[in-house]
Amino acid sequence: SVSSQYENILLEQPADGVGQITLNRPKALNALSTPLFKELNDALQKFDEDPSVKAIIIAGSEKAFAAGADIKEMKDLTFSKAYSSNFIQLWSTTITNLNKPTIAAVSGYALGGGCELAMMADILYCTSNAKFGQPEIKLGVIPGAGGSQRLIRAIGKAKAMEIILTGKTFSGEEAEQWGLAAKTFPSFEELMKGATGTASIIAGYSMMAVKAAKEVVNQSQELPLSEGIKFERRVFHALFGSQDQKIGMEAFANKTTDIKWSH
Ligand code: CO8
Repeated sequence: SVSSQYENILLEQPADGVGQITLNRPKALNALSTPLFKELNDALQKFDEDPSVKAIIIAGSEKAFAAGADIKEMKDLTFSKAYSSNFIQLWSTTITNLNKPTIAAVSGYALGGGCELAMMADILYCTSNAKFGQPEIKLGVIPGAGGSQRLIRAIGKAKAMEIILTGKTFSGEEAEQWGLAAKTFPSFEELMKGATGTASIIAGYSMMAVKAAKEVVNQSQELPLSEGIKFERRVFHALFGSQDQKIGMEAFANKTTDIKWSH
């Protein structure tokens, strides 16, 4: 399998059109070291370019999605090194700029950078007893990979402020109730089945429409409402220039169910 080229992640295709990356540093609860992130970015880029992959799952183990950035690696970092190397910035550029949709499947710990990584995905699924949190405050620092900004947009300032200032964890069930997770599952097995099922559904659609849908939804987080709506309408108009719009709408008119998309 292709996974042999990596030491910290495993690759598989659990279903047609679905690429899965499993974080695999079990002894460190999948702490996000630089080597792990380099491999993750490389694998994400390859899946994004691979026509046989149409949706991507990022998973951890049953015990830990990821227990944060690697504290042992960061311990001796200095301000000048962090600043000059733009520490952490590169970690999030690949995953947040993919064309293909990503699903984070979170079981166990998703702390610090682990929580931030899960929040960078397009869809977040988790087990009901998953443990999310931004415990950086306990280490004398703060979230550094978008945690404060993305958590607030997902669950609101009141809860996010409390979580970030106390470092307290919250459960998968709470993550769903508060709108951070799209769905919870009773077990790790059910979680992985659910993530694969959703990725398969997405993989069955026109990749051009999927890319456009992901793009407009993500722009809603950046733009004021009127600009976002204008952007959506422009992209909607543009899709009438695609072959897949003709294929999809003709299939509906002809009551065809087995659709062969051009992309
Ligand atoms: N970094 C390095 N090693 C870790 C980390 C980590 N974040 N988390 C766990 N480990 C290691 C432990 O050191 C231990 O190794 P060893 O056996 O060599 O001592 C091994 O994993 C198992 O851990 P525990 O024995 O502690 O397991 P427990 O089941 O007792 O506890 C916990 C599990 C509660 C998850 C505990 O390990 C813990 O509190 N971990 C640290 C959580 C944390 O503070 N995370 C935030 C880190 S800071 C951060 O993420 C900054 C964000 C920067 C941006 C990141 C970009 C994406």
